[in-house]
Amino acid sequence: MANLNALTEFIKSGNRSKATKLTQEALDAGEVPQGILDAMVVGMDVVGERFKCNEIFVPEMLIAARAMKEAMAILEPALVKTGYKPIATAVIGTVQGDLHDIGKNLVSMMWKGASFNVVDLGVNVPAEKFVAAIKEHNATLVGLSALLTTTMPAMQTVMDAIRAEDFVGVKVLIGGAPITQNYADQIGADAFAADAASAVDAARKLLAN
Ligand code: B1M
Repeated sequence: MANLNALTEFIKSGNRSKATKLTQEALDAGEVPQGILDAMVVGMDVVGERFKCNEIFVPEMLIAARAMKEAMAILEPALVKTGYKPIATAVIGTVQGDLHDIGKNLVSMMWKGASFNVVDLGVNVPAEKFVAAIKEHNATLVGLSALLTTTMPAMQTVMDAIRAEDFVGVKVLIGGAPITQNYADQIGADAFAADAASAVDAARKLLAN
């Protein structure tokens, strides 16, 4: 019987060699893939909470997310075989004109860590590319990131393009250093998140409604 509590700890501390080794051992020992995933997600949830409380910072979060990503790569084929379905598919990108991607990448990694299927469109993404990706991947969650005051209006353009499509059940979450709840309300986004950990809570809440 593999020690899944230890796996949670290795994710929390970002120990990718031990996290990947233990994931493989757990699979070899016949652990249920969903149980292994749950142990990892608990670890990332703790990382998110610590980040929100300023107990850890971006580097530690990136290290934990990398451990999660590598352990997930080992687990994924077994999960797929069991018919595992991610919570939802999310499309994420930094809006047109903006090349900042560190915060967006963190959100993307945290969403993956929380069992979302994430399609990352990268940076400088035009509105039509978001719309096409929502259609192609049947996404129900869209994440928009902007770091420049000059690229904030591009979020409005994406919102307009998405609303023009009459998608059913597609929720849009926005964030980035200059973004506020007021701005989210102004452009009709469904939610705003101040950081990557809050983006997980906000996404779960949006999709539960
Ligand atoms: Co630029 N840049 N930059 N930059 N850059 C800022 C943003 C700036 C505040 C620096 C400054 O002047 N003090 C300023 C913007 C001023 C403004 O608009 N008010 C600025 C500028 C002006 C520029 C250029 C115009 C500079 C120039 O060329 N003259 C240029 C623009 C290029 C472009 O995008 N078209 C530019 C370029 C660059 C680099 C390429 C050199 C580099 C980006 C590298 C990269 O991202 N791969 C860069 C960097 C690194 C920064 C700073 C220093 C750091 C940004 C960062 O990565 N922070 C930044 C100053 C600063 O913020 N201290 C600055 C760490 C990251 C984890 O935080 O991205 O805020 P952040 O993400 C947070 C939250 O915002 C939130 O979660 C994360 C935390 O968990 N979040 C979301 C982010 N996206 C979210 C999405 C969500 C939810 C939450 O839901 C979907």
